[in-house]
Amino acid sequence: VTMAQPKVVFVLGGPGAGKGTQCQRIVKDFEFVHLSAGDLLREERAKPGSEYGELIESYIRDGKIVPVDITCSLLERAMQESGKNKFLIDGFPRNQDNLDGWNRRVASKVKLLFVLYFDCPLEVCTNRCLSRGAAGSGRSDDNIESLHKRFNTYTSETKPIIDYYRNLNLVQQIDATKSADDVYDAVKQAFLELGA
Ligand code: UP5
Ligand code: MG
Repeated sequence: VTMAQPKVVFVLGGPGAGKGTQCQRIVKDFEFVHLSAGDLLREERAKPGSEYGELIESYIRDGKIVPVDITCSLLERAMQESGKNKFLIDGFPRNQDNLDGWNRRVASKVKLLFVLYFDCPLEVCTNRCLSRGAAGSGRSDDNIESLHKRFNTYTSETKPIIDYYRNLNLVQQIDATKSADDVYDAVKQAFLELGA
């Protein structure tokens, strides 16, 4: 007996585009497990005695992408431990190193359904992250210095990954500037149409 091949949707978009917000809604209507790479890294960082805690913190504050073996191990472990087989992988893969590591370690074992891409201009994203920081998010990267760095990384390293998947015809682009409810209407429609 072979287990059904796990299904994956990657969720990408700029810092504060609304990836986490929309994933929380998707899991209420569809059978997916939400795995945020950033949340997994923050959890790992918070573990007492974590081998990678300091490295993760410095990468996150500088808006740099953590080496893929760390992130991929966390994702693979979370997928296994969930016991489920449909995953929203939020905020990954963000650069060529991430893509190469995923392709080397995981890609052949799962089916990538599509890439959900939240299109959101820099000003909107920045305002959302700054408001979240002002409201007490506790995130060490919700400040203007880190946001500049997160954006530079997003533009130079993550956009090319989105383009790579666009060329494979795998990108579902959503206008993420509207209200969370309106954005979710478009997301839900895409999931229903794609039979995800
Ligand atoms: N909000 C959401 N939707 C809204 C809407 N439609 N209208 C108005 N407000 C809206 O939303 C952000 C804020 O905006 C919230 O306050 C929300 O209420 C509001 P959220 O849903 O959290 O957006 P999201 O896109 O998830 O923003 P996030 O800050 O999580 O994005 P990042 O991609 O920057 O953060 P992530 O946690 O993925 O990564 C953080 C860092 O971890 C990276 O910079 C990197 O250093 C590291 N990392 C890696 O190294 N490797 C990885 O694979 C992943 C992360
Ligand atoms: Mg998030």
